[in-house]
Amino acid sequence: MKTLIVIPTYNEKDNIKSLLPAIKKYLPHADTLVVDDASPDKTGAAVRAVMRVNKRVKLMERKSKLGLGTAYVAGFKYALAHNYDMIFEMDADFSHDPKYLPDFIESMKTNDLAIGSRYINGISVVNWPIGRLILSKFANFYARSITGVPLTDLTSGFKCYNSRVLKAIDLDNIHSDGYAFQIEMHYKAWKKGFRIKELPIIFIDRHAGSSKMTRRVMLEAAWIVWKLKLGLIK
Ligand SMILES: Nc1nc2c(ncn2[C@@H]2O[C@H](COP(=O)(O)OP(=O)(O)OP(=O)(O)O)[C@@H](O)[C@H]2O)c(=O)[nH]1
Ligand SMILES: [Mg+2]
Repeated sequence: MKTLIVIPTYNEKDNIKSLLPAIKKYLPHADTLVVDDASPDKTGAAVRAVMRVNKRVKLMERKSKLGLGTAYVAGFKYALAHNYDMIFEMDADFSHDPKYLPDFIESMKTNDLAIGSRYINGISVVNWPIGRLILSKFANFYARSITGVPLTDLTSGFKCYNSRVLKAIDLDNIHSDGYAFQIEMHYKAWKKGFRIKELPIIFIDRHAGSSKMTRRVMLEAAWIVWKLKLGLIK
């Protein structure tokens, strides 16, 4: 099975340097594609340095900060063009512990989409301020109630798709970017009847660097659930 791990980055130089070797340790046969948006901290140069010693690492460099959703879509299109069978989404900041990668591969034997969930066994989030946790829990409750998607962590960005799922979703018709992007992808995969499994993960606040979470990201997520529910997005 050809496997690709897509990691979008914006100013993740310190994290990506240690994440790439950690991925190699847990999934030595997977390729990794970093999609970097011209990070001012020179994340791209840090990735190129790793590429000299690790041929499984690839870099897609975009000209400016174009957003998380379009970075993933670009990565997915690369994956389909290069015939990958399993495609992971993962953050660069160590919130998504690479030690779980083999668990996803195991789960994909019987599922089309495996999602790392922070909320499947109570709450498994470490080092988040209480306000952020409440916001995330509320966002999930809200999105689940309105869309009906039976997942505990609709905004999770740690997951593995079978290429079948990405082929079935029109990647040129994705309307959202931050957390909304995750909700939209989960909704579309669920609507199409794919087998979805949530796996328990412990989510740890980012190691280094700063958050790109904004009010705009939250409002977009609040709005997307209605657009999905009302059929304004196909
Ligand atoms: N290529 C690209 N990557 C991005 C962009 N925005 C965020 N990212 C990356 O997407 C991943 C998730 O973003 P984070 O900033 O960690 O967002 P978050 O997980 O909601 O918030 P924190 O963990 O609190 O920072 C990280 O690897 C970011 O570097 C973007 O516009 N373009
Ligand atoms: Mg993060």
